[in-house]
Amino acid sequence: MHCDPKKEAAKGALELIKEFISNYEIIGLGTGSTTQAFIMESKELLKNKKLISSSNSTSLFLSSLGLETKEFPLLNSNYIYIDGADEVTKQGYMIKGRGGALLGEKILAYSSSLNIFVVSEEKLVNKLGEKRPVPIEVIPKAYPYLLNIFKRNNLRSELRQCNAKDGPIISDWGGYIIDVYTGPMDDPRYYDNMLRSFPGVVETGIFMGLSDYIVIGKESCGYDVIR
Ligand code: ABF
Repeated sequence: MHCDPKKEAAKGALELIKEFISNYEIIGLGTGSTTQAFIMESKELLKNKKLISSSNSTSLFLSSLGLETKEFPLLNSNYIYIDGADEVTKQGYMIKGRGGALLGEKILAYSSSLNIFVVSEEKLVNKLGEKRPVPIEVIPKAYPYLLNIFKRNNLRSELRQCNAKDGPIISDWGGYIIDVYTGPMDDPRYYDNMLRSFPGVVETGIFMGLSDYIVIGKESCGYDVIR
């Protein structure tokens, strides 16, 4: 049998949160297609909760389903947060930010009471950076100097563009996104600290120590949970 792994992850996360849901009035929602699969699976449950969204695109998606969203700033951190990821390791380290919403996602994941990530099995890697670059959010005016600095440090990097005509992608927080090609990282914490040490870098898409559960949906149907 063949299943949609994103949907399998979404179903797994729904099963998982049923255990905790009565303790929470608020649910935080990440960005991307796997999070959207979760939202579709848990629509009925979400109707009775207050929702905080990590990005404009998720707020729009929720509103298309008739679900209202609370915006930042966060005044209450007693919520469960559910989000996707671009790469995950068995230790629970992640790269996020392909959808350009890493800053809102990191703030929500950082301040929540419980974090659950939903991914399809192709997101599982041995080392972060194996398949995808690390997105970072930067202050727009700082981007030319940052591209230079990375070059000097032998790191290939690219400013994320909408397309040639429309120019750089602007995040919900007014930043630009640079994708940094680190290659497989033996020590992601080193890269996280190194990238954040350059003035003008606001945040990186390296997430460490922020996952309570990662639900991995399988193409062969079903899911695994990493704790
Ligand atoms: C967001 O959406 C990101 O941090 C991650 O980059 C992406 C995952 O998208 P998808 O679920 O569509 O693969 O959560």
